[in-house]
Amino acid sequence: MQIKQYVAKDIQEALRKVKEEMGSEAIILSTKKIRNALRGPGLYSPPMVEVVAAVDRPSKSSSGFSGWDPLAWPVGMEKVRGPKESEEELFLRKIHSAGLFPEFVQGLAEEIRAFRKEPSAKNLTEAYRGLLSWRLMECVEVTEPSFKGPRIWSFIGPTGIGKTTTLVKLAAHFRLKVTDRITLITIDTYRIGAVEQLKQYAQILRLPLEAAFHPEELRQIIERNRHQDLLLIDTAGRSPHLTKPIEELRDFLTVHPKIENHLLLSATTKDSDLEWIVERFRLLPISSYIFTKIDETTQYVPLFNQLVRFKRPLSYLSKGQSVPEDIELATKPRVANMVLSAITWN
Ligand SMILES: Nc1nc2c(ncn2[C@@H]2O[C@H](COP(=O)(O)OP(=O)(O)O)[C@@H](O)[C@H]2O)c(=O)[nH]1
Ligand SMILES: [Mg+2]
Repeated sequence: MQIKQYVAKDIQEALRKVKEEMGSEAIILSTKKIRNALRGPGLYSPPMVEVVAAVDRPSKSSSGFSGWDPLAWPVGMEKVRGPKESEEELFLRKIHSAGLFPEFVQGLAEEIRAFRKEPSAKNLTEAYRGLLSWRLMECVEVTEPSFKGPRIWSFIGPTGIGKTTTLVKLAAHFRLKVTDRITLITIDTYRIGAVEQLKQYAQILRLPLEAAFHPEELRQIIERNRHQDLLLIDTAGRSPHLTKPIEELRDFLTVHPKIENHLLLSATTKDSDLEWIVERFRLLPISSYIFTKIDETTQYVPLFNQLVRFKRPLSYLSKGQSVPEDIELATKPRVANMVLSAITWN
């Protein structure tokens, strides 16, 4: 087994180095934040990330999804096999029962089968978990917000998913930490009280709020606010069962090419409904997902499956009702850990 340490400015860069040098078979043994020792005292020294990775065989394919041999994973593996069940079978049965996207599990099954043949592999279950964690991180793309040029973010999704709350959390966060050149915009003008709800937050945050009743009005508002750093657009919840409201939303959100649509998905929605929601909202260009209500359940597998099904970067995780603190930037290890914690290991 070859073990190597990598130091990089962030986890993405470290994982990229690992993959380049050790191949996609490498497993992550540990990750931690460290100080940048190259900087002298007194100088600002951003934290670095140290990743220790191991590989047990020469790197071969880079994708976990290709060339899966269906015979490698007998049908009915989800049934308890009795005392003779191997570590490999037990592990695969557990992740299969967790409901992970079949294509993902199939790719992993193939890799684990190859891994087992290595006589040097000792603690197999740990190694399998490391491999799973690595593959989960590989499947997830995350975003890094930057404010080079104005950003225009809209928040879309079904009713009650947390669009307004998320927008306010982010407005408050950026207002306090980054810039006060933020304008709140709402196109949620159908419901009585919707504009009022946002107006109160806008007053507390001392940020301007504008309401657009027609797409052309939204275009004018964006044009007027083009010197701001961030424009945040709240939308009305649209039923994914009706095409027309989503088309109306599209009329609004295509008035400017820089609008980035964030599709919100709740952790409390079941897998088949998530798929349906995404299918409908794909009528619009989706820049990123935001997962909401992750505090209300520990069943994160459906959300992860969605990342595999329709690949889009994940930007934020919303984890409660409190403004502004209950939100965090999504990271690959965080998402991998969420999925690992949702699997019943014992
Ligand atoms: N537990 C929990 N509740 C949330 C979260 N985000 C929003 N909510 C609550 O969900 C409800 C609907 O939120 P709202 O932002 O009005 O949804 P919208 O209709 O999509 O704009 C409110 O009671 C929020 O406080 C979250 O991450 N966790
Ligand atoms: Mg709302």
